[in-house]
Amino acid sequence: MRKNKMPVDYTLYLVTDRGILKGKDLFSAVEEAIAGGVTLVQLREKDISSLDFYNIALKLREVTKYHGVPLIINDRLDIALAADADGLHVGQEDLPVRDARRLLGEDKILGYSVTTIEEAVFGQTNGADYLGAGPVYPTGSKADAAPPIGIDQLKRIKDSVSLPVVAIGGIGAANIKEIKASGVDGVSLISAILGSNDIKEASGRLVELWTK
Ligand code: TZP
Ligand code: MG
Repeated sequence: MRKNKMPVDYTLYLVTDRGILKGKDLFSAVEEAIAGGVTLVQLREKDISSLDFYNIALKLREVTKYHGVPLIINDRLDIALAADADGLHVGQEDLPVRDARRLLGEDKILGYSVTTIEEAVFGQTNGADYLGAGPVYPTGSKADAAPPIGIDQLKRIKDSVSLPVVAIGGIGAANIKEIKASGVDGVSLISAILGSNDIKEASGRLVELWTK
């Protein structure tokens, strides 16, 4: 766990996917999302060279820093460190969470994907700062997504740990209130934000639904 903890606001956590942007520039899309109220950004890239991933991370680092929003890198510890991102997010098939923490240092944010209580407790005892739980609902944004865990399992995960828990998978305006009622700390989304024609407006509406 981080020693020099800067408080992190997990309310509206944007995960990037350039594939859904229909040619729109990633950096302006993220800026629009932040203008709408996104509180945290994760750069998630698949099937890309290390150099391209790194260069995108560097540029996104500038954008998020300018707006005072933390940047998390998906999966790639080397890129998180090289780009001096604020943190790393690892899944069950990535670098083990304990090793990720050891190499990342104590001060960076470390996220860990879970679908079970066992994984949640394991993440908590092995250095994660927050847990990403899901997919809660069916999602079209992750090809190899696990079966949806549902809202009851989300609650059980939240109740099993003291770490912040962020729900992910199939979340949007229609179900964000149900997620909030489960007691988790925030929502993580791709398509409900980046798949929208007006990214700023979509983000703003999600924050409003969450806070009201
Ligand atoms: N991990 C679990 S579900 C998911 C990821 C990266 C995709 C979430 O995307 P969407 O469009 O918000 O369902
Ligand atoms: Mg992963």
